[in-house]
Amino acid sequence: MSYQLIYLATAIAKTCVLELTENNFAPQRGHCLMGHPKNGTLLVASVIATLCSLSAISKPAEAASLYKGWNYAIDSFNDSITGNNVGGTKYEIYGLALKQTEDKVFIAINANLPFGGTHSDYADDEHVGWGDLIFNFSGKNLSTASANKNLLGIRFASKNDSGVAATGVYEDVTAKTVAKANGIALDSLGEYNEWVKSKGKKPSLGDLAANDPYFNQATHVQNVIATGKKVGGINLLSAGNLSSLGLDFGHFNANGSQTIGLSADRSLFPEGNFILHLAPDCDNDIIALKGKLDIVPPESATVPEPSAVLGLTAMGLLFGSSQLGRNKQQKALNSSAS
Ligand SMILES: [Ca+2]
Ligand SMILES: [Ca+2]
Ligand SMILES: [Ca+2]
Repeated sequence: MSYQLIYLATAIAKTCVLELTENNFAPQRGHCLMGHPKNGTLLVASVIATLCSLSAISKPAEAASLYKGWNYAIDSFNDSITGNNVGGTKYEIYGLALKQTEDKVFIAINANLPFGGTHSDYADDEHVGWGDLIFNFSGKNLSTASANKNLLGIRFASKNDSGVAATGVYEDVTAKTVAKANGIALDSLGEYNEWVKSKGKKPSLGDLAANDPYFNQATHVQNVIATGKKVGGINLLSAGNLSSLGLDFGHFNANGSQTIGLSADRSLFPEGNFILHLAPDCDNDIIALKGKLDIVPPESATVPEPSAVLGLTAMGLLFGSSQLGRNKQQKALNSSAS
């Protein structure tokens, strides 16, 4: 094996490790090869790239904020509105979190709005409840996925303005907004964002920026299920249940007065990358969470996985077989990191 080959293999391996440890999301298959192909080295590069991809596939739920098995989206703490007030209102959402195991999906919300909602003189029915949880695994924006009946929804609040009659998990979902009937005076997400900013506060959508094109800025965010097919039920979780599952919003200084939790069977969900969003019926704050549901349960994340072990072993064999000095290896690492 030539020195040049070892340099390349080391550089690719380093790039792969950097991507796995620093990226928020797993690299695509073959990503590790980008920018590195050279004549005569394609075989080793391909082997390493494949091992790298296998390791990436074995990774558990991906998120910007993974902590003790939960994937957190932390929202702006001052972008809720009510009347002329902005920030820290009864509609403030602080965080949304998701945890997956082999057979369950757990979801937790930290906010000021109680599970049962609140009285509102602005709402047609004088009540504002929690909207529904809307999952999108399609990779398309919300409006497109909704038009294609490609959403998955969870109605968890028994008292809200959902388009479906019972709580539970729904597939083949279309979504709609009920914000106007629940009292919002503004006419769109874009207007809401500008209103919050005009008060010197910072609008955000959890893991997404306030102006992220996932949501149509010209309309209100679709915050409840319009239509869908019920495929299963949910279980509500107590604060004790949630803390025993390792939930800790306080780690992110998300200290809303209410923490709400629920679970549903993992078998009701597809696998893959998703965007999940949630708002009260009035859309007076909105949060989105980016994540990934994987076949591999997250509990295995603390134990080296077979493909990762295989990858490390292969790299070790490569390095062990070389006669390179440490300084030359370091040079290759440095050049790949620049
Ligand atoms: Ca908020
Ligand atoms: Ca209502
Ligand atoms: Ca928000």
